[in-house]
Amino acid sequence: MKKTVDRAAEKMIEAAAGYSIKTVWDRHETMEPRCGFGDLGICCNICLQGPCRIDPFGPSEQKGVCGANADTIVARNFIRAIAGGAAAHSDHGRDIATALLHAARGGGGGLRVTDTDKLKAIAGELGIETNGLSTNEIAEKVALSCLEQFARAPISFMNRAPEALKKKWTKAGLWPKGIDREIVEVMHRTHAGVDVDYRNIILAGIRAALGDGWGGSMLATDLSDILFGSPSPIRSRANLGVIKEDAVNIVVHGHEPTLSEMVARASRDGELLEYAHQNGAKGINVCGLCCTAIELLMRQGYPAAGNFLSQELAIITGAVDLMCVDVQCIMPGLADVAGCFHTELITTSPKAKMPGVTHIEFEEEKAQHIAHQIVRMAIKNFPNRRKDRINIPEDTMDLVAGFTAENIFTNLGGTFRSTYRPLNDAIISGRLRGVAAVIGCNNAKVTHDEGHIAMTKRLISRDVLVVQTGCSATACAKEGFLRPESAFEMAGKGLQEICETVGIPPVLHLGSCVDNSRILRALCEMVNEGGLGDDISDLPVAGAAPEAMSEKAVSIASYTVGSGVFTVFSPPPRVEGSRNVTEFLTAGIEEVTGGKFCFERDPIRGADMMIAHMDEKRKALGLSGMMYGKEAETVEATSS
Ligand code: NFS
Repeated sequence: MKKTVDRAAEKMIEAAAGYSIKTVWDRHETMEPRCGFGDLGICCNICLQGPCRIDPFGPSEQKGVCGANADTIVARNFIRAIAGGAAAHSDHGRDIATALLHAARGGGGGLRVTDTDKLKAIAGELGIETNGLSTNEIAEKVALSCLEQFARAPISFMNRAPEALKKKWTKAGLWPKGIDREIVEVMHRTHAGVDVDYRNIILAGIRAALGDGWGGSMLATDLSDILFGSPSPIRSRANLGVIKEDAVNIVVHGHEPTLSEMVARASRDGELLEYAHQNGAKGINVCGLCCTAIELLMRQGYPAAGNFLSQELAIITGAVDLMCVDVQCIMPGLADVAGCFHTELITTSPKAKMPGVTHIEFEEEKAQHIAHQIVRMAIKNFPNRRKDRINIPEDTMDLVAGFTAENIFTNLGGTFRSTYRPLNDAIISGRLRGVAAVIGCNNAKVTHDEGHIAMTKRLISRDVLVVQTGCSATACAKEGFLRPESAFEMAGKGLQEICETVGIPPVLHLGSCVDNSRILRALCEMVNEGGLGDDISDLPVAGAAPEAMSEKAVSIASYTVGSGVFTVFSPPPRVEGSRNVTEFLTAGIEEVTGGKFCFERDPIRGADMMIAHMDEKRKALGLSGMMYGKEAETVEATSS
């Protein structure tokens, strides 16, 4: 199998081999053959009588020691993955809410409210009376109200959902009792000898996932906008070529924007820039990996060095003077790779330390001081580079990022008012087929970036507007899909017309993975705008994670299915060991939420299934055929 379709990554993989440095792909190979029981989800190690495994080819009544069958075991494993993912997103949300509270109370460290308009809008949604209150007083109330929702209902932002969806949630008992509360309940239900009914188990998982999507993730997004500013369309670049030979390179990696924002600010500090010059560098270059990169990219245009599978490769350029990590998707393998270079690796979260790696703990009240300390360390390390090991690929690509549910259609026709009318009208007229969200991780089991690129290209050639987040957005950014010009190179004619009129690329970057909540909001706005049905499940839209890796991806897919979206997920989330569970997730659940999973491994076939789903929804809405159906076919034929 080809390891990557990214040329810069390929060069670094070759360089790693030359240095005999092991990367994720080498470790992946040593793990083969994978345990088939584990891969199918039919290995149970929940209690100490196990591990038990069910033979997928054995008698259907086969059971584990306690009597649990494949359905129970698979369902329990699946929702424990949801709980892991929901916990990660939601704890991230809690950290942002805590940072907002800290800023509101004047706790120092340089943190302060940036977007007061959004603060007031959110306060209004939360039912907070703001008359006569100062910005900080409002921010305090908003932060406290959000923090409360971890323990108890209601999860305020669920009210953004269409009435029809809320009715479905009520009927199926899917309203979370609190963000944390549902995660705890998942752990309880899946303890030995509690819930055995696979449908009941899965619905509890969907409820926890909804608490993530409409709760923890959504408040992480909105409160980050309040603290650090709401994004607006911004130009930048992506890929390993953003690392500079003549500057101090600081790579921020992980997920939370708090420290990285401060590091970016520190990198512009006059004194530190002077210190960099004294050490022989032409400047201080901050770039990022994974979702921390995206938080900085969306709000300030800092470049993205790469996505999940690029993290070790960034160090192999030999020019990363310091990599500072916070939480999530940080490979333990980084420490070994950094050990082969001069790179200073720094952990910063009390939740994520690595043996033998320098730990500088992030504290809000000292945020500015810590950021300066980190930048200083990077500068000090610049002269320690091994000149013979500097090998930065030249590859970079231009991109436009910074789209949000609020700003996508703000500028159309000079109205400067957010309206989804142009989008809905384009879908109704058949210029656009629908909207697809292509999101999620990289996974060493499949060729790096290939799934994201192939699927997205197929979709836009068929007049589907694509919205993206996370590592998927970075994959397509590196390929050039996030440039407005790409509409004319590969989009269907109808989508080209929309991109030209609105002035957007055919692929819109909506942010990090917690910002998938922006996509939920955009879907609600499409329903509210009118003409495309009453519920998210009526819309000609679909979602996909073609290279899913993390438990967070499982949680995201589960809340999108729980919100009525047809969602392609690959590789499958270890459920295929139970025919009943697979059937429920890919069919039965549609009756409950209006959404369902599809476990198609081939990205092109996955795209075609999303397209077929959109066409089905268009038919149900009584919409006309596609305006430029034939031309779309031609574009695909000439571009592939
Ligand atoms: Ni999302 Fe972001 Fe990337 Fe996957 Fe990891 S970085 S939160 S989990 S790997 S997309």
